[in-house]
Amino acid sequence: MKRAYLIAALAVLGAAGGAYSVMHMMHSGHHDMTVQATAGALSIGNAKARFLIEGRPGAVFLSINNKGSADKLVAASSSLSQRVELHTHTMDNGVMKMRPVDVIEIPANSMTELKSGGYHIMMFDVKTKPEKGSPVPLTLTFENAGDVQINAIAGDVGDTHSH
Ligand SMILES: [Cu+2]
Repeated sequence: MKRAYLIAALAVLGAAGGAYSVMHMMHSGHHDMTVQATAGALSIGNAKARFLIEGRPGAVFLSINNKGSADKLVAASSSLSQRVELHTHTMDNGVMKMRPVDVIEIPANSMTELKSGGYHIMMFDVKTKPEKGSPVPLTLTFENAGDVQINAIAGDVGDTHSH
């Protein structure tokens, strides 16, 4: 009985570890995306910015559809922010934590989603909280595709992203 329980627990851990790569595949092909910008084989859309509290960092979420070879998102910047970072969320003893990452890998022929609980872009030192529905200008820098300009749409709380 005890042994069966252990095996079940290991299976769950294994599934969680493989979830990222599987997610890329599952989302290709049947995904609704409002395309806002293209660069080479990349289409970028569904860009949303969430500013929860005046004076606190904002988070940006978006989708990247790559119909070509692998690329990397290496930087992001904005005229509204003094400091923009690429982030990920990780579970640490059951507590969700975020940390900066150097790059976000964009696998070949994949749909990569920056979303709450996963990869996201953080905007620090934003002087004035953008009005709901207003454009938040961003420049995304890809290793191969170069710079891409996009406007994320400022939104409300709406989710549990807790910065
Ligand atoms: Cu973050």
